[in-house]
Amino acid sequence: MAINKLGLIGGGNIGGVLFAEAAKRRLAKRIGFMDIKPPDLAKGKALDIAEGAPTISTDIHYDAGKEFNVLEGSEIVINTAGVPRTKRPDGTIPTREELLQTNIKITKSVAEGIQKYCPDATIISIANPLDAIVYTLYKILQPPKNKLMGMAGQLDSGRYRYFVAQEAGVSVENIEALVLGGHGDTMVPITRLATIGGIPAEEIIPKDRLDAIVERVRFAGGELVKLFGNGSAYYAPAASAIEMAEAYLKDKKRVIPSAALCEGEFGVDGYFIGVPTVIGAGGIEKILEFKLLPEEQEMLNKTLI
Ligand code: A3D
Repeated sequence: MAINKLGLIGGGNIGGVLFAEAAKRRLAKRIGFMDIKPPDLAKGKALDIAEGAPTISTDIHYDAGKEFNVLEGSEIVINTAGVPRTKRPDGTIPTREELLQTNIKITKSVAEGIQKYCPDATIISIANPLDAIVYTLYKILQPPKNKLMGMAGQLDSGRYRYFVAQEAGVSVENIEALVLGGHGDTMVPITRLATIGGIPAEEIIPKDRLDAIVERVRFAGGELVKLFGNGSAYYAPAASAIEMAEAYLKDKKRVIPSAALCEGEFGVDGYFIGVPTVIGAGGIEKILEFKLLPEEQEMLNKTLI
């Protein structure tokens, strides 16, 4: 059952895929699509996607433009407004934290827009640095904690699952893997919980190969920044956020790692970090806490520094 309105803030690489995918899956009766980029990026992208709608046999209804009023009445919003990482002329790549100064300013205007036009919306935020931007939204908007979440864990865990599947030569459908912590190079892949068809991956993949996979997961975002030359990953991030939105809209109660406000869980108090959450009609309905090994806890503590 589709909700009345889904709001998308930011119509760049991720925003465009979000619009197309939400329309294809008929997640909402109407989509509000906003981007400040002139002359009118959001309107243009929405029109382009709508013109493809007859071909994919779907009806698309939307409000798109440069002002936040197109979001009016959204029950859920996904925020991608912010600059992405991009390769420097010397070939190096910035950290996500280096985006903070620019993206915090953007986030403040995003928060104002949400406040004005859809103050009760559940929010999934994607802009980087993920955890700091989600925290900023929390501080400004002060929503109930179940109604604000950051997308990163689903992406990082998806990357982990994909690399394990490749290594084992099996379908991604048979792989479970979990990445906790912040969305940065210090993220915490929980290797002992990775499974291949229910069997611990550690029993099947040699340790040095698993270690290499963990390392690749940590820097998977940077790997794409280097390959793209301009901008960062967008398809898998959009697909991950759509999974979260769909879990909420369809009350699926999916277990999805996402950045949630922890109040004591995993020894974290008052911060948003990636933890296993249950997402349903109540937003983040639960954090699934489990006992970490001392070395895992230590890694998790480091992601907060
Ligand atoms: P991009 O294609 O540049 O799109 C961002 C859009 O935001 C642009 O079209 C801008 O015009 C727009 N924008 C800027 N300021 C505003 C504003 N005030 N209001 C509305 N729109 C605005 O980037 P992208 O889509 O590739 O990435 C978007 C963000 O997501 C970046 O901060 C990335 O770093 C981040 N990102 C996060 C992940 C995670 O896993 C957390 C993964 C990939 C990208």
